[in-house]
Amino acid sequence: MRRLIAVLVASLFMLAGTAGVAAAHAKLESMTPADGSSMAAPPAKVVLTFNEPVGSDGTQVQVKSPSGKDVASGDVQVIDNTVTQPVGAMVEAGKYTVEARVVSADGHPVEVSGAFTVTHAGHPATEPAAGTPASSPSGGGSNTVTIVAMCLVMLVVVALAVVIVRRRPAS
Ligand SMILES: [Cu+2]
Repeated sequence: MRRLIAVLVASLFMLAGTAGVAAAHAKLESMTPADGSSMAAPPAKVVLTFNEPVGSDGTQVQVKSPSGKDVASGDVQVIDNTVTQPVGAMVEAGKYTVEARVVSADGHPVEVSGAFTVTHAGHPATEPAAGTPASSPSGGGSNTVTIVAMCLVMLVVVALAVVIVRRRPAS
């Protein structure tokens, strides 16, 4: 009986060992921004650090915005066990999902993912100057003027159209 238990325990260890070898692919050790973290300032790049060097061929990193747009911008850079992906402006606040595909040392692809939250959206290149709240009432006024002008233009266009249509059967 004792011998049987010893054999069972030994085979269990062997199974565990085999499983360990089979799973010896590159593993994601850390991510910058950290997985699950949240920040006000959007990052300019995403850095993935693996437990072993990964291949640069076939390495892809997508950084998806809350609406599903890939904001990865520029070439992914692989140095040893570090994968760096530059990202463009993050104009949406919310959760960004990182999906990466790297190639392990044994040639097998590995897919990893993570996510971080940007609480304050980045701005596009053209940001209106801050500190001009006085412009909003006059802005509303000019909007009204624009609407009136547009109505006048439409009236003229409609009047012209009516004149043209009326003339047509006559000619
Ligand atoms: Cu493998």
